[in-house]
Amino acid sequence: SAGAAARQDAAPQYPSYPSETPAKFTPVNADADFERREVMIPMRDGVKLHTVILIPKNLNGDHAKKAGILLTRTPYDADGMTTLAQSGHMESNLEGYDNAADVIVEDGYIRVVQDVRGKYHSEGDYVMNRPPHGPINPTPVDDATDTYDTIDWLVKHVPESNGKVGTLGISYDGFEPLMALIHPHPALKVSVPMNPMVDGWMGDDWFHHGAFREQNLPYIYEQTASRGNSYKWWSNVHDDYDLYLRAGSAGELAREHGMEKLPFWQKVLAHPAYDSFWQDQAVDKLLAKEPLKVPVMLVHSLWDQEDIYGAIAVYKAIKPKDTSGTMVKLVMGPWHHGQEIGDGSSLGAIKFGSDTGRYFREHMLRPYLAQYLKNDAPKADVAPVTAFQTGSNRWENLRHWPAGCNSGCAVKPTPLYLGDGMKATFTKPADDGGDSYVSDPAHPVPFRARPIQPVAYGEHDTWAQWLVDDQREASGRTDVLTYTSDVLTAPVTIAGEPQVHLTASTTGTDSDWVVKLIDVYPDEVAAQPEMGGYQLAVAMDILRGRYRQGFDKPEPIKANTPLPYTFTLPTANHVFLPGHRIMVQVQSSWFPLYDRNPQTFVPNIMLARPTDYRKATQEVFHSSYVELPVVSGKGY
Ligand code: PG9
Repeated sequence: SAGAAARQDAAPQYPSYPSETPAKFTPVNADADFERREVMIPMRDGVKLHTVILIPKNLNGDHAKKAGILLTRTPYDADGMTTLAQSGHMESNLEGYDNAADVIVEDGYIRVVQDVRGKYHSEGDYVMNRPPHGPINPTPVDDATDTYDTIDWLVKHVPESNGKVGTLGISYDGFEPLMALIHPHPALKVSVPMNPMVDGWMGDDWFHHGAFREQNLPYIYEQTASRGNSYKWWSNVHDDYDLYLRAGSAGELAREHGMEKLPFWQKVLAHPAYDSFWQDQAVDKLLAKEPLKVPVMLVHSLWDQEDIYGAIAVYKAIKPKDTSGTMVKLVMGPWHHGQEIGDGSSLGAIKFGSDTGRYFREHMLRPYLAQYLKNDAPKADVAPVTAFQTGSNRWENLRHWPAGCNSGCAVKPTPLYLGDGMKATFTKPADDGGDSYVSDPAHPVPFRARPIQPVAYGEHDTWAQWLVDDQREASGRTDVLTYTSDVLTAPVTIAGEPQVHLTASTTGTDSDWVVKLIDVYPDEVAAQPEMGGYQLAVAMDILRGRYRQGFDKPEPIKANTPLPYTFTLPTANHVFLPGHRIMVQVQSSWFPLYDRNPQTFVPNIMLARPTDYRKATQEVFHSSYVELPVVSGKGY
């Protein structure tokens, strides 16, 4: 326009100084240890999924021949997980999430990482943990069909492949190897779901027995607000305890971040109870109905701070179908979420005497993958259940789970009572007294020492360790009941899921109950002085009291009335050693990991108003107990 021309004339004319970024640049990695291919694989509905294929090359630069494919499908950026590092060495490209790089690189697999539908460079619409085709998902596509179509394409278009495909992944990426088991492709020879997301309401990432995991709001925000996770959660408060307390309800904090516009958050808000929305996509329930066609190695972390429910739930669902005893393996290690692909020598202050992560990769993962993905590989010598026993720090090879041994012992449910004098005792109390505390939503019990940082996975973040934090902090609070046994003179070994049987009352009309089973170390530990008196939780969880009659039917609690509350704690495989004590803690908030219960019954706690939050006096009666799966028999 004339105006633009005039402005052009007026602008000072500088000498040109060309950009140092060329208009087009093609990376060269001819001498790298792999060839990187990026392809858009068409799904049956025409949507194309961005897929990175890393073909290993030998020292002569020859491409791998007749190699097995290891596939990971992820919502967390396939490019970011397979970046072309400076060295161009495959191992440096497989660091981090999902990759047992030592096994994958040293055994020469073709590594394939794919953006799931709707994320990053893949086409299509993103749906969180896309439910299978069915009542929730009317479309003909889901993660099972996308995996089938991907595998079908790979075995036809990757000439270096031997036609055998395995799939593995951690967390959400562990959900994918489970979905692959629904109508699996014939070329799928093995599946290794590690710490998988299985039932977001019952015990994985969204709720635990109905209590909302509020500190995952930032995840929902970043994961669903854009295809490339470009919108980052923001906060102007250093301590998450303050941020979440000041906001009031989870719904209010979400509203302050504009989340009411996010469809997945709308669904979470619309489904606070365990209704068909959650039940119809619980992966353990889905797989219970499926024939067992592909060998599965389920990998579980005993201190999984994120998905402590999933792997065991799937094991329970599919193991009964394993009539040959060869289709389902379970590995349980003393790990946090995903620690099995890293250094497993310790977790927080707890030391295990060896690198349990390396042991898993060398003695279980490597031979197991080889058996199914390499031509002429031997049968892997991996037990049906390989379980690390904490306390004694030793691996066990077992035929099934739960079990304390393969013969000569039994797992015997044994009540540990919350007795008079704040005693945890195997002797049923004679009295029917109780112990009280005031639960004040204005001063909720922090789930760990403050200042509480956001859920994060950086080098200096300790989120992954919170399940092994010293529980001494809580035991000193007047709103936490602490029951402790006498010093043990003989070991007490447990193997399985402790069951909580509380008899309790509240002056409110709703309440949360948090129960922690804790190993109390001796007052002095010569080999590790800082462990003196340490209170290590071996199993702990929360129940939102409105669901005490059923997870699908929230009901007000009758005030001032002793009522039973029963729920399951996560799997433990632990020895309480002589000199130690067994402790049980009971409290009514676990904040801000879980949202506060207002302690007055409201339709939806995530939308509670400030005036709904009220103090309540809780009373726990001495008839309450935690049923421990005690291993008894010779040597126990
Ligand atoms: N299970 C992890 C997670 C999912 C959803 C919210 C927060 C964490 C994960 O997939 O990394």
